[in-house]
Amino acid sequence: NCQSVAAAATKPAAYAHESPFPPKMLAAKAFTRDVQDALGGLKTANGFTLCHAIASGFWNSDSGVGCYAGDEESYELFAQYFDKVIAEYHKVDAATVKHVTDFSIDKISTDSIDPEGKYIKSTRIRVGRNLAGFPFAPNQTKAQRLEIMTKIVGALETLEGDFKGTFYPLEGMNPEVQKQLIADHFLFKEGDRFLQTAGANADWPSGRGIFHTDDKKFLVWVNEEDELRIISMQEGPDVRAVFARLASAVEQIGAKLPFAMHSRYGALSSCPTNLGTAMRASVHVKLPKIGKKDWFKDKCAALGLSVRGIHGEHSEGADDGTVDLSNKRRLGVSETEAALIMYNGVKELIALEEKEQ
Ligand code: ADP
Ligand code: CIR
Repeated sequence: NCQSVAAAATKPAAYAHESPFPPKMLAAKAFTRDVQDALGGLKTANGFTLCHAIASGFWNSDSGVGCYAGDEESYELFAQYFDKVIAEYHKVDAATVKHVTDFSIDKISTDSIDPEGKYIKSTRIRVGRNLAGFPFAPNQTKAQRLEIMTKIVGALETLEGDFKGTFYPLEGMNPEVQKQLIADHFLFKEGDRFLQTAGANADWPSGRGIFHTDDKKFLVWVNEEDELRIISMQEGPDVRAVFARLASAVEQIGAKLPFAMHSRYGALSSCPTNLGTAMRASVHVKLPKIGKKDWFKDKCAALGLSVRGIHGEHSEGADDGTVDLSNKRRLGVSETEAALIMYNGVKELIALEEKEQ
């Protein structure tokens, strides 16, 4: 695969019209002749190349972003490339942006976004994390992935109180249990083609799994797109409760595991869209009236929100008008600000839906 990506990638600019990269894809836009000439021959210490980085976008022409980093060094060695993607996705100056962590809850209003419980089904906030010193999901050996899992699970099993839970490895999981966990929005899906072509699904299901409390309000995905996805979720609209639980979990896990952190990009993630806070704060919200308007997606974008279907990225919304709305930017904002983008945007959309009654 990599050879054909490289062959296509090294075509002269005159052949650009033949490129399988749709020009709007962020990975394609950043893949200029200058970038190919400067970075095409480089490899990180873990053997990751620009060709590996763009493979997912190359094979999936419907990618919105289309590239992944293979390790911490990728963001340094291929900065000339990734900085363009980062700048365009997060609307920041990638050369000067500096992530400052702030999980303070007091800036989030105690007022409910949905006081009558008419619109919001559930609230979920997650952050991605990777361990310092190990390659990321697209670039791991089976042994490295297992070592990472052992370290993470060892740390998670020492958590207590509201965070005391059990790890369930994917390998050997009853298929019915797995299917139900996915359908109920707790577990990552299987066979994601964007991750598959990035190399991130290698040796599946070995080394993957999910840790969760009995009430499934606190969960950690292990070795999916990132080595950890730390998740807080519950039914209803209580953003403060979900945010507070997540903040506490991140602090406790961070005290036990050294995360891959960058002095300016904050948390390092395999996908450049997740740098910084690596936080996606979302609600499943039913907006049957305004959700059908031709201006709905543009309005969401203007409010800084991404729209996803109810089974996650690249899925469709539900027939009853329920969609997943979340903060788009994760870098250039603090954790509190990322949650507030979601809170304020959703509040405004609910007010618009009310007006349509
Ligand atoms: P991620 O959020 O980790 O980037 P996805 O968009 O694929 O990944 O979502 C992962 C899972 O979380 C999906 O099953 C999705 O339906 C579920 N999910 C996301 N937001 C919510 C929410 N607010 N309430 C319930 N489930 C949610
Ligand atoms: C894509 O390019 O569509 C996938 N590789 C996923 C990109 C990350 N999604 C996002 O918009 N945050």
